Amino acid sequence: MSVPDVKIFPHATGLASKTVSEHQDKQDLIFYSGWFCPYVQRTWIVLEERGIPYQYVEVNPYKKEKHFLEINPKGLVPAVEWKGQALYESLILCEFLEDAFPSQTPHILPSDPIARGRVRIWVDFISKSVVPAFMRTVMAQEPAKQAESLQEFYSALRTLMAQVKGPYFAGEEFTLADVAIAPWIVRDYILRDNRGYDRSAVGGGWKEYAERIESRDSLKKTSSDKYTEIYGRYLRDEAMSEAAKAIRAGRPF
Ligand SMILES: N[C@@H](CCC(=O)N[C@@H](CS)C(=O)NCC(=O)O)C(=O)O
Repeated sequence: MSVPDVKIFPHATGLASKTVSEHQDKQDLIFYSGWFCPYVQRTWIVLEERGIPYQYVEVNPYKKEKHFLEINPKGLVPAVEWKGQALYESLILCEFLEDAFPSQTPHILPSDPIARGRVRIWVDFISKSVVPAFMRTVMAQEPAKQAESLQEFYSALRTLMAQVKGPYFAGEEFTLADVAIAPWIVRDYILRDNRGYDRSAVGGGWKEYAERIESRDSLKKTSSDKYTEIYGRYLRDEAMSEAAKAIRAGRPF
């Protein structure tokens, strides 16, 4: 019998725990987070990058507690509450943080409309191709399936990397495309240690790009050091999360 998903380690560790303790005061913006969640980290990175005041609230989304279902009926983190209204979905939240705090800088979407659209196209590619291939590789059990998924992951990364202008996706500025992939870069040691993934094998400057992303302050300040524990159940294909169910069913998530 698998360990229920509700029994996750309860709070952030490492540098993220300091960030959490600095954001306990009441603010107009309440950030419902799960320290372990890569989708949460996207939104958290934008909050930190743009210096937006927020109150951090830790939620265990697997418990599906009534008060949280009122914030997000899907019961997923991240979610926010602002001026008494709730919103959820990591990428929607990243864009909301641009729209609701227009005078806050830096921006995570380029001002040029074409460049903005191009960022959105590749954010979509990250969500539909890169992240599912990462998760399939984590969850694959037979060596042949693991190797096949890993190749799919490499292939998706190569396609993405071919679009990176450098030093960041859209050029000099760190944008939503970098934010969208960043949490899976921070967690790719799970694949390195368990599935033979090697950043250098991607080629095209991926290793250098990945190192550049993970060395940003906003990444460091939102990262914990216990992801291995979280991914254990995924590596054994025992996790019952909505993401795991979708991956098994071949559905996008
Ligand atoms: N598409 C959502 C995915 C969020 C998500 O999957 N969050 C996970 C934690 S990493 C969650 O809340 N899982 C609870 C569950 O599966 O019941 C987003 O981008 O915000």
